[in-house]
Amino acid sequence: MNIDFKMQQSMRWFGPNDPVSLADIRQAGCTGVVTALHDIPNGEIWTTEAINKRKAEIASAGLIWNVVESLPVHEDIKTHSGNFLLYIDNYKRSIQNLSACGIHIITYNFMPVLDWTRTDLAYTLPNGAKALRFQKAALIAFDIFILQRKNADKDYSVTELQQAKELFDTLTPEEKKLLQKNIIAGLPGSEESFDLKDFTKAIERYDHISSDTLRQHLIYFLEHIIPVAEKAGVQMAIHPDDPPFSILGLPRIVCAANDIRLLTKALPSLHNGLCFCTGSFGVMEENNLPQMIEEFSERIHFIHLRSTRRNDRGDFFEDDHLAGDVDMFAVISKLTEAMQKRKCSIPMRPDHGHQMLDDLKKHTNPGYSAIGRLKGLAELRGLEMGIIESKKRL
Ligand code: CS2
Ligand code: MN
Repeated sequence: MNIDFKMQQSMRWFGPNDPVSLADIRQAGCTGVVTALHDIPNGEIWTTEAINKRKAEIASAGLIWNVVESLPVHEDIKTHSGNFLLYIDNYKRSIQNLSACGIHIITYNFMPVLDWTRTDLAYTLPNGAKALRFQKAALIAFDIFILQRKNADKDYSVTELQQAKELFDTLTPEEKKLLQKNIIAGLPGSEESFDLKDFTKAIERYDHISSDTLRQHLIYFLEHIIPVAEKAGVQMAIHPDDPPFSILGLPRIVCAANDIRLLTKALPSLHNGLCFCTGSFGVMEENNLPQMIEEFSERIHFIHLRSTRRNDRGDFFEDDHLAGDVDMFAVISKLTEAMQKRKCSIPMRPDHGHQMLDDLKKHTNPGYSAIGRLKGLAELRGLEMGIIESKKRL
C-alpha cells in the first residue's frame, strides 16, 4: 500500500511573548506554526501588513505559519446584536487578507462567552506532572455560590447540588478565588477575560438565545463567510466546544456528530470544515471518534490530538496523549486513510500537554508548556510511523 501523506507536525505559538520560542518548536520536530494575531482586538480586520510581519518572523525561524488559530468571532455575531453586520464584513476581509498572504486554513469556534473551560489548571498526577482538569462539582460550586447566577439551581440535580456544596465548604478563600480565576479569567488563546460583574452581563446576553437560535446565528455567519472563503481558497475549520456540553446555562452547539451534520447540511461546501479535536469531542462518550473521522474525512482541515479521561461524575482530566478514553491508534489510522484518499497532508498539533520536568519550575501557559507537548508530539508521530510502516510492509 502506498502511503505518501503524513500529518504535518505543528505546534501552537502565542506570539513573541510566548515563553516557548519558535526555536523550541523547531527543535520539537515541527515544520508548522499555528498562531493568531492575539494583539488585534476581537472584531477588527487583520491587515496584510500585520499578517505578513508575523509570517516573516515565523519564516525566519525556518518554520511555516500553516494554520490560523483562532480568527475570533465577536460576541455580537454570536448574539446577532450590536455591530454584527460590521463584524461579519471585517471577518470576510480578514479571510481575504490571510489568503492574499498565503495562509489558507483558519480555525475558529462559536462558544458563547467563554472559550475552553477548566476548573483546575494544576491537577497533580500520580507521577508528579500537572494536568488540566474539569470537575463538574467545582463548576457548579462556582455557578451557585460565587457567580450566584439567577435560577442556576434549576440546571442541576439534588445530588449535584449537594456534591457542589460539599466541595465548596472545603475550599479556602484563596482556593475560591483561584477557582473563579480559572473559569473566567481566560485560558491561553481565549479572547476574553472577565470579572464577576462583566461576566454576569456577558452571559445575560444569552438569556433568550436557545441552542436552536445560536445554531441559526452560526449558519447565518457561515452563509456570509463560506462563499468568501471558497473564492479565496481558504478552508474554515470550526473547533468543537470544550467541554462539549452546556455550562453555566449557556447554549453549546458544536459537541457531537449530529451538530456537525446540521452545519454541513446547511452549507455543504467543503470549505465549511472542521478542526477535529479529539480532546474536545472525546469527552462525550457517544462520540465515536474513528467513525466521525470517516464520516467527515473530506472536511477535516486541521487536527488537534490529545486524550481525556472521564469519570461517571461528569469530570475529566487531560491524560497522556496515548492514554485516556481516546483510541489514538484508531484515530490516527483513520486520519492516515483520509489523507491518502484526499492526497494531502493535514496539519496536526498536540493539543495541550502536561507540565512536567523542568517546566514545573517555570512560568508556562496552562496546557501549553514545551516539554509536555514535545512528549505528546513525539509519541503521536511514533504511533503514526508505526501505523504507516506496518501498512506498507504488509
Ligand atoms: C483550546 C482552544 O482545546 C483547544 O484547542 O486550546 O484554545 C481552542 O484552540 C480554540 O477554542 C479554537 O478556536
Ligand atoms: Mn482543541
